[in-house]
Amino acid sequence: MKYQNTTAFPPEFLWGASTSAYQVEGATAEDGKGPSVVDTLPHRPHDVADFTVASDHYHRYAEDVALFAELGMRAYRFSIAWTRIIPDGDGEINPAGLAFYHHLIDELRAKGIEPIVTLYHFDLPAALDERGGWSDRATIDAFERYARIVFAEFGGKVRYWLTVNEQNMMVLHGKAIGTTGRSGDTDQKTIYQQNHHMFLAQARAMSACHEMLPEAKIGPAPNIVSVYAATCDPDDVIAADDWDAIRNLMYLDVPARGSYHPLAWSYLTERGLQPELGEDDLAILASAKPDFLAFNYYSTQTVGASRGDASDVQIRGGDQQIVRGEVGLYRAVKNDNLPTNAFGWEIDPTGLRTTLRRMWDRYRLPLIITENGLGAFDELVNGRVHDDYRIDYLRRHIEQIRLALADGVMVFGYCPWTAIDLVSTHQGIGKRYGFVYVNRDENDLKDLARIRKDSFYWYQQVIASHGDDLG
Ligand code: BGP
Repeated sequence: MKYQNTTAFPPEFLWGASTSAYQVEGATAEDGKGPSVVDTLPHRPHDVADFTVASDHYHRYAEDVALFAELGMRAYRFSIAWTRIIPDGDGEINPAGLAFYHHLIDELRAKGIEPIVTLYHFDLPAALDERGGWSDRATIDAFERYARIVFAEFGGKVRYWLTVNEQNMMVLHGKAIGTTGRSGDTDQKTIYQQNHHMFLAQARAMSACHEMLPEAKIGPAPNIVSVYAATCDPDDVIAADDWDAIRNLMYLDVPARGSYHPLAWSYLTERGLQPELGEDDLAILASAKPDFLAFNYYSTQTVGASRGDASDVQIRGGDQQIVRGEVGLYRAVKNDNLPTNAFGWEIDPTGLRTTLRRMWDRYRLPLIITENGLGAFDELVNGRVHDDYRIDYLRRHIEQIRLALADGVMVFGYCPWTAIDLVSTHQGIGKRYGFVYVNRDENDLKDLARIRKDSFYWYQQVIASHGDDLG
């Protein structure tokens, strides 16, 4: 629907930006931090950066927060590394880990920047993984204990909490993003049992948050796409519904409605993948309520009806944003109406409006976009980075948020990925997303200097104009 006059962004709209601990901090073994499954990634190709130094945010956080303040950010979405707080996941607490996040959060609050804290962003403690990871129900207890420790320690300074970053991507693309741990689990029955345990851990963390921090707000942060049918053929439409339920709605219904989406549950039972349920499991899920839904949006996906053979599956890179196809379920289809970025991710700003509308229609919970961005091989030329392609990407997505607001959708924040260049899950530092360039290469740390990109000055103006001036 086109509008004659556009809606302004709400005065309290949280203009922010995002990172994750393991991809930005570095210092993976410093000050008592224990190893996580992503610190010791076996899948990392030899020619891209690992996470040992990353952007060295651990040592440079004060300088970075000063840049975030200069940008005008009202919020900063980041994650706490579980293994900085509890090095082996469920043993002793590490005082140096607590101290680091107190310093970071104090710097943010001193500059008027709202911390939005993700409890778990892909970085399961390696020690827990050694004992079975999410296959072991004891990991649920360990996660709740970790959450309660963090709530008790930082609850007086943090009002917004995210439980699990992209649980659906850990389930569907764990190998690509490196979260499967030492077992490299690819057995779907095992993975969906692990998935069920993560749902329980999330539910118990949300309930603990409401019990301990009555003023705080907490929600999940899945990766969500709108799924399009390749044609108006009813079989394509059904396939799109099926994939939407399995990729997206399962991970929204469980936290938001307290139960598995019926289509997703039918998929699991029909294929013998349904998890074993503990006596209280469904009650635990039903009793936990999110205050909002956060989600990460990069693109949409297009699918057709399965042909029942290998032609259903097309691997174009095969990661969290590449639609893969599943024999007997749906066929991956390239959307010829959409351009792609350098990594094959389709670019669909209008899809963000569609996704916002659909989520609002189904859940009627406040929404915040906690990731959205364009990975690109930025070039530093004479001390500048002219990332007009990133400005264009972000501008077109912000325009769609404004239209979604006019559609009546309650969106309260936007945190592009990323505030500052960091290391991609599997494609190194060269796949840059930040408003701030970090001067290092894959294997040459250089001086790690921070350099404001053109998009830094553009976003500064967007925020200053409260979304009115998109350049
Ligand atoms: C999301 C993750 C982020 C970040 C982002 C960009 O799925 O939540 O941590 O990695 O994708 O993807 P990549 O790093 O693979 O380029």
